Amino acid sequence: METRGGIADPWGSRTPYGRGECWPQRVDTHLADGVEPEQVQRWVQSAAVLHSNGDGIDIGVRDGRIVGVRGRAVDRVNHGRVDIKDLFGWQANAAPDRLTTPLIRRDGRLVECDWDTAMDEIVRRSRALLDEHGPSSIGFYTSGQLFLEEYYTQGVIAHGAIGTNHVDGNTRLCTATAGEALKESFGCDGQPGSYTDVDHADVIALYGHNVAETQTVLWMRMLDRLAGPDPPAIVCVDPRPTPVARHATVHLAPLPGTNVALMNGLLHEILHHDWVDHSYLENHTVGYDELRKRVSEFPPSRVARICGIDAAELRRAAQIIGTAQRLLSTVLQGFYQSHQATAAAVQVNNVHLVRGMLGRPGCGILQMNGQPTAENTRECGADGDLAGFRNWANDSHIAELAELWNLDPLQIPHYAPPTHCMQMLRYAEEGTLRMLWVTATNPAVSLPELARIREILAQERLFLVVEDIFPTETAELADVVLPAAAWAEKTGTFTNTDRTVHLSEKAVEPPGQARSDLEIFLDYARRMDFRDRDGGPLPPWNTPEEAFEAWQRCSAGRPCDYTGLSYAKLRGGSGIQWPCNDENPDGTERLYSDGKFWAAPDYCEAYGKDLITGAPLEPTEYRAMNPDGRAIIKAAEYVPAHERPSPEFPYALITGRTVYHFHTRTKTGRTPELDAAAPQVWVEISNGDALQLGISEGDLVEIRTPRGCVAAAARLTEIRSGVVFLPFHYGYWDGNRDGHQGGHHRAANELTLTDWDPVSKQPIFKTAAATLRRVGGRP
Ligand SMILES: Nc1nc2c(c(=O)[nH]1)N[C@H]1C(S)=C(S)[C@@H](COP(=O)(O)OP(=O)(O)OC[C@H]3O[C@@H](n4cnc5c(=O)[nH]c(N)nc54)[C@H](O)[C@@H]3O)O[C@H]1N2
Ligand SMILES: Nc1nc2c(c(=O)[nH]1)N[C@H]1C(S)=C(S)[C@@H](COP(=O)(O)OP(=O)(O)OC[C@H]3O[C@@H](n4cnc5c(=O)[nH]c(N)nc54)[C@H](O)[C@@H]3O)O[C@H]1N2
Ligand SMILES: [Mo]
Repeated sequence: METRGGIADPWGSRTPYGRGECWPQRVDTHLADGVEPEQVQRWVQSAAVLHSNGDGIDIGVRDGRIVGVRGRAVDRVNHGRVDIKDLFGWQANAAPDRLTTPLIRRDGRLVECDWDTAMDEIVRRSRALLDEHGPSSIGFYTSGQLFLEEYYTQGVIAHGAIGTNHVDGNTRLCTATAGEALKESFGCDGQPGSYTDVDHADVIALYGHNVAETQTVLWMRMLDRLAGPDPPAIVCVDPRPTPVARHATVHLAPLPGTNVALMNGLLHEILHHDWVDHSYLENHTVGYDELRKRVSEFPPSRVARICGIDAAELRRAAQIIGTAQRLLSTVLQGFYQSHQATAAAVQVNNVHLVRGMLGRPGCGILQMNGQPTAENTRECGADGDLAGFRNWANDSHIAELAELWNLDPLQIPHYAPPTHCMQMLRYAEEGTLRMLWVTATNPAVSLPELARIREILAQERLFLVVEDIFPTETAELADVVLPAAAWAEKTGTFTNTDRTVHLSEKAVEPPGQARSDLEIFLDYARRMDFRDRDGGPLPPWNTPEEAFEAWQRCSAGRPCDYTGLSYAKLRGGSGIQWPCNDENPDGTERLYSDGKFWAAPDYCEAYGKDLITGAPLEPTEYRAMNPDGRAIIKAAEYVPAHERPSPEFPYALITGRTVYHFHTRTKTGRTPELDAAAPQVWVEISNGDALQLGISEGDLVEIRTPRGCVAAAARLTEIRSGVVFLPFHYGYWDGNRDGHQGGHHRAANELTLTDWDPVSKQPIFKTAAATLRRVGGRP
């Protein structure tokens, strides 16, 4: 059966099902032109890496090359389906411009060299910096796209062997708020819900989450529920007319940056109508009174004014959510990349706590991840957090790590919260951070205010190492470039949004001299001769499986317990959800089903922060507030966005994604079908605004903010008037084409601002003020 109509059909045919039924299987396959299924010599088990959904897929191999992919029918996540980017994107592995040898800067130019030359230079610089300036002169900026084994190794090297506090991931731009919101409400990171909640929910509420384009397989599951008997109601909160909005029972399109007011309005109605589970509140939470007082100040009429929405629609949404029997909520970048990111995301948790909707089928919260392996960056402590969701402010947690790594506890930095990425760049700008090692991320396109980022990364005094699979915009600024093996060329595990762990096996050899990130980190550790307290090599492992086993020991007894898993157990069947241990040998579908939380003062991952200022609570304050480790209801005042539309910059600029591209397009831009489906940047403008500005469909439009200027082709839609949307995928790399739009910049981040949520430190990509001008006809 043909399940898909090619590139124009991202979601494929419907397989309807009813509430409580099992989602039917549908196996999606795509093979290279001219390759028949029987010509595939081996199918190698893996999972998807172009989003956070964690779809199980098999990689088809013939004559040592990848020739296609096929969904894994047995996998709990996708039941055989494959996202459009994964269906075609594997071709990028064999793109002609893969990095195949290390590069080193000589006389201002990057030239090819061998591994010894490249690594010796990194070691020489590291040693000199450690001797002269100490560990804080070295920083690591990593990713949400490596494997668990790689992050754990990187975390041990950075936190343990070197002892620097400057370790963060691009997860800071992505899911820092997801982690933070979970810590604030439940004392610990860890996704409460499960994708199977889609099968049971009678209401699904999506907050700033365009799941249709960003987790297409999860959306297929929702579409199949919508096509079946007894479909769920959908509440969509997004200023744009996304595919989710088009399927919504109620679509609220707030002014960007007003999410906290909107959430307070929903909670106002829920409390006002007493759609509240008082016994749940009584037995499992602290903090309800503060919430009651706070949201009483947000009646629908006031919220409607702040958010620019209809009060009746807000009431309708509140009624649907307030009377749901099984409520599933999902949250993503429309909330996370905002000035009150954590405060807004926490209010979604509050809806579930006051309604007592947690830990039962259909009652789930998904504080979404974005990247395929972002969960592991957080768990393994490669994002600044400490490994195993350990609390940097709890000395006994530091002692546990010191024991595991066989180091003196003083060696592991815990004098201050981990340095977040934007702060690391500030240190580089000021010159105290002298070496930055960037792995699997492309900051010269993905960080805000690019003119500044380029200047910082290009500084002579900063030694910049870039480890990637392609020559990116960032690699061009590097002093040393290291060629990495990609997905399918190395073995390892990773964990998706709903805690499902997958094994991804090596299917083919990496090109040229490229090496896996794990091999590169271990090679660095050996050349640096890092040692533990007894003189043994640090880290002591050599292979992915050994790294996994070391991680299992580190996770033992912590929420993200992997002790019941193994490579052997992950082979053959479905992915498995953590915690997986003696008590839960088959994994754990939902957290908190017993109303108990990982929030006890001695066990919790964090003591929490003030939601407005981000000031951390003292351990004693936390203990007094939450001695029994209950869920924490935290209220928040609404604060207007820092940069709002003004007479000079009258439009609210938001940025985000399209279904066909992944981030800075290093893979999807090198995939012919995906590239052709969206080859050039555009800007979404409302029909009304376009009319006023004399802009027609396809016209070239200049978008200007105080930071810079971009040109893009106009796409006229029913987006909320006064708001414009720019996809952030397009840097200046563009294969053989001119990446610029008629001489103009085209990266959205030329326009965005250097600013972040005070709690999660996630940069703000979704509120800026801009002005528009037609500069010409269709480019
Ligand atoms: N096709 C594709 N899929 C991807 C990715 C990709 O690059 N391409 N990346 C992956 C990653 S890493 C991530 S993090 C996820 C991101 O997935 P999403 O968060 O779903 O994607 P975005 O487009 O960044 O933002 C979601 C929505 O937020 C809305 N929004 C903007 N401002 C506001 C606001 O103030 N309030 C509200 N309520 N909504 C607002 C935008 O209109 C947009 O539709 O996608 C993952 N999946
Ligand atoms: N304006 C705006 N900016 C944004 C966002 C937005 O919505 N708007 N979203 C933010 C979010 S949520 C995210 S996640 C970031 C994403 O931003 P980036 O992390 O910069 O995005 P990618 O293009 O995925 O970069 C990953 C890099 O890793 C390389 N790579 C892939 N696999 C491997 C591997 O196995 N090993 C190594 N060493 N390298 C590998 C790829 O070639 C690529 O260069 O962008 C953020 N920036
Ligand atoms: Mo992300």
